[in-house]
Amino acid sequence: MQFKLENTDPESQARAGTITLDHGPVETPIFMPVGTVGSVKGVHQRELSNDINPDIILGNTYHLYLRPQTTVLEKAGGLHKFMNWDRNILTDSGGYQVYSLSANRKIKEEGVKFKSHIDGSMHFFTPENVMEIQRTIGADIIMAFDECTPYPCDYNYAKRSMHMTHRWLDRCVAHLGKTPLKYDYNQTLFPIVQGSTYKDLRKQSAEYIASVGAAGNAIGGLSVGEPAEEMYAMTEVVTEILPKDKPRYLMGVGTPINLLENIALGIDMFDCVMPTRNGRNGMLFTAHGTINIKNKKWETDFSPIDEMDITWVDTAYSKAYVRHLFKVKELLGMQIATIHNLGFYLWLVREARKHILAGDFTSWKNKMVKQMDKRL
Ligand code: PRF
Repeated sequence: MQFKLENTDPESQARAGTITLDHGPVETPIFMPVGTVGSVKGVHQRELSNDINPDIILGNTYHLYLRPQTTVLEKAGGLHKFMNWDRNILTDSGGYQVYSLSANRKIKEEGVKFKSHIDGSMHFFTPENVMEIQRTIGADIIMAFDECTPYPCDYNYAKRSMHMTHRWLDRCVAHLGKTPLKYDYNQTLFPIVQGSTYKDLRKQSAEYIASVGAAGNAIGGLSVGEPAEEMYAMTEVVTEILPKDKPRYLMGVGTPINLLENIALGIDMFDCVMPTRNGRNGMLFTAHGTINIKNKKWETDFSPIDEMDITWVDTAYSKAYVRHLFKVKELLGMQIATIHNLGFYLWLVREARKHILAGDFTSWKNKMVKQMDKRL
């Protein structure tokens, strides 16, 4: 993996760069659509590549391990082939899903014992087997196994957990070196900074993660319920320490405004279920604010869902029609909302990139933040 930094904004830490992976280049800043179980929910691969056009998408180790299971993915020749996606994939390690989805999890130094949210069966994740699972899934970027602490989190718990995440990282690195590649392309491991909402812990964690010398670094444990200002403060502490010549990935963030504010603090990569999940609930993100398309107010509004026409659905369908689809629970409503939202998120990061390259990111960002902070 290579990272070429192309420009840094003169008035903020925002950067534009290109990550080169074996399934093609990734222009940053980037938003990675979430394809948890090997599908970006509601979107065909053709719409994803032609209309939304991300250079990379995300998959989840936790879900893929439970279903279809690694035996199936191995026989398929990896996730890219299985799902017919020839661009890049990043897999999260399960270090978050295990805490947010499974019941009865027991966290110990050795690993995490958990109960499947699907059939209640018991499983055990360790830094070692999570590296092996991610080898078999075959993502281009794979994540270290970590513990994502809840919010709020007691200082002593956060500290102990952070140190365990660091020890788990060492085990990931050691084991990955002993686990051969399964397919004919490379995989890059990203370690994850933790430390809850404590500046001193964040600083300590960022220093530890930076010392490992990985090709890219991630920040976890944020966007777990803390106020946005607290998240930004933590991002700032960490990006000051993480190496400038490596991409930085902020996990599970966020709203369009969160993306722009964190780009300004030096983040290059994002993922979040918000455009897809909220889309399926009838929330449309636009450059002028968010729309709840189920509201009565759109009943006879025959204007396009978004005049900006970023993806073809924006002008092909009216607000009244999409509202109707949601009201009668037609699948097409969810599909339209998902394509629109992902198209908007990818447009937003591409515009950010353009403005970083042009040198006027900060004034554009401030204007956009004000403009998007509305409910229509
Ligand atoms: N760790 C991992 N995945 C994540 C997170 C984390 O802390 C978050 C936190 N928002 C989202 N996804 N492994």
